[in-house]
Amino acid sequence: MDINAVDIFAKELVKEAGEIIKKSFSKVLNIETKSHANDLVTNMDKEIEEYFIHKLNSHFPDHRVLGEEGVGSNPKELSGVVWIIDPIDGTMNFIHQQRNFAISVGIYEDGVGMIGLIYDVVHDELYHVKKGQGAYINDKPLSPLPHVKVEEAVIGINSTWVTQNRRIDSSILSPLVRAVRGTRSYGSAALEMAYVAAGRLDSYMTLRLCPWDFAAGIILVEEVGGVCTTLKGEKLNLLGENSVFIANASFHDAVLKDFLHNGNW
Ligand code: 2AM
Ligand code: CA
Ligand code: CA
Ligand code: CA
Repeated sequence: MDINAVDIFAKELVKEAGEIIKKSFSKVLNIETKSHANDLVTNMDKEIEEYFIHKLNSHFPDHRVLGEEGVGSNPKELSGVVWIIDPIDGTMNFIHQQRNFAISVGIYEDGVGMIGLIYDVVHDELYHVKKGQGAYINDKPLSPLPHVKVEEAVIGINSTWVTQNRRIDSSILSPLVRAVRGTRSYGSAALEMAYVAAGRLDSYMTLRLCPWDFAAGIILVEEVGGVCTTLKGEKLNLLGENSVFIANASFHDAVLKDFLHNGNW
């Protein structure tokens, strides 16, 4: 693909989609539940995903779309150009707060992340990256991630993972939460990954994400030298559910060894 042409087009689309979302604030939302009572979706989630697919079909008809709401072709493999889209990441925030949500678009060519866009619509902050060409927040280049000691780190983590839950024993992450300087939970995986890339968080970790939650974020974070794996230190799978652990290299190394027992849990 012509990476520059696709990048310009993708940025325009994301900004236009942001305008559509902002206009929807004054309208009544249609809210439904998906897998359970707190798993929400609105008419806007679907509309925005449809908007991307409609525009892509006319400009780049051979590009495919893997999106959360399942409107696109939802490929089972990543040959060619695939846009991995979350039309609204942080739907609960979108509904309850009208902020702290983002549009997330990762564009992959033969499985390699080439372009990443995370748009914080309300703050008009576009985090963007072209692989190997630097990462930015709007026009400002992002710096390589510094080394951060565990005791000086502020990490993004959902409180669920340190209470009793099905996915991880609470004795594993509780000591980490006590060891770090602070924890935050913003409710949008894409934004939390963008915050790591921008140095606003030192790490983000969670036990269950889908490809559209992290597809853009990992391109952005890796561009500034961050490390993106599962919580067991494994490579992330772009076609399935994953736990996710992203951080600057030194924090990632130290935490994987000293708190996550190199994945032996
Ligand atoms: P969403 O708003 O696009 O659904 C909230 O902590 C974060 O986890 C959000 O990025 C949210 O994305 C994601 N998320 C919410 N419910 C989820 C689910 N059932 N499976 C995987 N990710 C989910
Ligand atoms: Ca969702
Ligand atoms: Ca999401
Ligand atoms: Ca979503």
